[in-house]
Amino acid sequence: ERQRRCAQQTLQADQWFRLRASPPPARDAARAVAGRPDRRIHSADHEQTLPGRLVREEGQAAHGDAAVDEAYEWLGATYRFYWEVFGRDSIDDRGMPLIGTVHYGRDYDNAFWNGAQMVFGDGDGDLFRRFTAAPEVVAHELTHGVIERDVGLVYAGQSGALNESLADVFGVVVKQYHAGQTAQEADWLIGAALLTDRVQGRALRSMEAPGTAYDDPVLGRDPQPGHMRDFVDTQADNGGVHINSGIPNRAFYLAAVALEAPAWESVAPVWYAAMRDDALSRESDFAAFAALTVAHARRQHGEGSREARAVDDAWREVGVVS
Ligand code: ASN
Ligand code: ZN
Repeated sequence: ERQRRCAQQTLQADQWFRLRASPPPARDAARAVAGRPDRRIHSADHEQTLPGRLVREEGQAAHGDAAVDEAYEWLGATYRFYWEVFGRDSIDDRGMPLIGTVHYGRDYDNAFWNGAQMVFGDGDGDLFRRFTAAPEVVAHELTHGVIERDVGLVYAGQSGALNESLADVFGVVVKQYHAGQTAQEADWLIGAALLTDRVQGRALRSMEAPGTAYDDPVLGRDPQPGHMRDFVDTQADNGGVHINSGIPNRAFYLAAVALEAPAWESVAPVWYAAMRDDALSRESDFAAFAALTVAHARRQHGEGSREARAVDDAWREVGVVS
């Protein structure tokens, strides 16, 4: 069961709301400098109390605990991406501290954003390693905070799958930006680094080929569709938020690889502008988002640009636009 939580990849809604913390901390005016992250890494010491014991603050040397230092590094890489690419100063664009807790619980096979901070389990060691091992997973969780601030996409059904997809999109682009990888060089996998050798699979999700990330005796088969004709109607996973996210994920992949420039220069700014557009509501579906990306691709690159065509073609190819 505990492995399934991550493969189905969610906390049930009731757990989710119980875990939600009080309002996020305000910017610490004495410490926040635009363009510089303000990281605070805590350890839950295998309990489930948040945020736990403070173990590494901004500017302090490496701690020596791999989970602590990975959380610090990948939160920093994510901050740098949002700042350098979009001029965004942290989750709230006002220098909000980046609070991460590692060693959450025992054998905990997940990571999450709780409304105020990011939380990372160590994994059970059998199928999953620590969740800080993958930069795109750390960036995925931080991006849930960004999405909550900018649109508040309701975490159920299509708006929830869109929420999940945006977390994967910016998560994977953070990894590509950090590694200096073009869209063609990238693996487009989410969470490859946190699977053990025992898992029959490559990652938690593949944006290039949803549904093919794993096929394992314990985890089962990757349930993600890559086209609207295979959209999964389910009560599980808040209406399949981690399942149907495969469809918009693949659209982003297709648009990115159709273009020469790296994803952070080509389509990530288009997706970012669409996410922040006032026309996107908390309950928007895939089609509404797709229309906004096409509009922003035209606005950013020109009416008949290759970029606008690539974005439009990508949504057609996954069956969201017909
Ligand atoms: N790892 C999951 C995620 O961030 C946790 C959850 O289901 N909310 O999507
Ligand atoms: Zn998520």
